[in-house]
Amino acid sequence: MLLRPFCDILPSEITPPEIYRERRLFMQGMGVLAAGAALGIAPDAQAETRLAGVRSSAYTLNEEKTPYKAITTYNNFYEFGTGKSDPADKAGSLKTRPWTVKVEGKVSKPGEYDIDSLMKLAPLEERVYRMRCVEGWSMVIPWVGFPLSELIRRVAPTGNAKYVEFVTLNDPGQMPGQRSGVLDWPYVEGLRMDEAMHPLAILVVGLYGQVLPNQNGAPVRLVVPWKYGFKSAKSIARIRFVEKQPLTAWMRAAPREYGFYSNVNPHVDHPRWSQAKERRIGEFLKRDTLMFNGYGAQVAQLYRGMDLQKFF
Ligand SMILES: Nc1nc2c(c(=O)[nH]1)N[C@H]1C(S)=C(S)[C@@H](COP(=O)(O)O)O[C@H]1N2
Ligand SMILES: [Mo]
Repeated sequence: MLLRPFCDILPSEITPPEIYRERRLFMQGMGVLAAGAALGIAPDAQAETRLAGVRSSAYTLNEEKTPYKAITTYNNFYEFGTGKSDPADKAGSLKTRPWTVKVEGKVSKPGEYDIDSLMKLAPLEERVYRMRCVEGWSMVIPWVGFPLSELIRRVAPTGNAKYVEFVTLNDPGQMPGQRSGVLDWPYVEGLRMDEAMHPLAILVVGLYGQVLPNQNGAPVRLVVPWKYGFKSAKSIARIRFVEKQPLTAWMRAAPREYGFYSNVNPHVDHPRWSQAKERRIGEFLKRDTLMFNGYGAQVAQLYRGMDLQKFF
């Protein structure tokens, strides 16, 4: 069974934060958490970056989580360079406050959302999701966020809104990778409206119970677990509701290689490599890649009747 109700209760949910913090400092003193942090399994215990009031969610996997260290040091975020360690090395200086997300296009309530109010728009949930990069590696990540549908409901799209476009911050001063021509900046991604409304599609503001590190797309990024990782746009500055299918940054760069849908599909190879298998970061042997990244029971109906070879 893929999706099971989340059974482990986080200590933060049953203990008031002050007491929790004390207890953690106590355990730290005993070397308990210090050892976990040194191994990079859990983040370093810093009460200041811990997100408060994070609930559990039924949309969560019961699978071994990728260590915090790997999730935050092996990244794709081309705005900071194309090397896997570039984002961790260079994104630290990205200014994530103040930050506004502009919501525009075919909506009844367009506007600018301050990130701190956006984070309070809906209860924060922890969701452990499997993530699959188009390059052939995967991770299991405990994200913190809320359904994208919560934002969409509030801004009330009009009847003409058929797609949602996500645009990353465009600031070459802060994002050195944008001074190079690897992609046509800013980074743009998109979803069909019904995909965007799917309960598995989330806006993410944290991981491992902590504020999202810059290299993972702070202050807010998209996460769409049944699609290849590049659909999950980082550091979002604009969300646009549009009538026509957006031209994404990757479609613009290599239309033969990257389609709009980009659903994880072991039967449709990338023109330059197979997508049948993947390496879970931290493991030696490859695993079979699952249709829709294992979320088929939840999302296959979105694509009923579509030729997935054609709409890759
Ligand atoms: N703005 C932006 N978003 C991005 C990318 C990027 O280069 N720029 N890379 C994508 C790719 S290819 C992947 S696999 C995921 C990686 O997310 P993670 O580093 O949090 O694991 O982010 C995606 N979102
Ligand atoms: Mo990726």
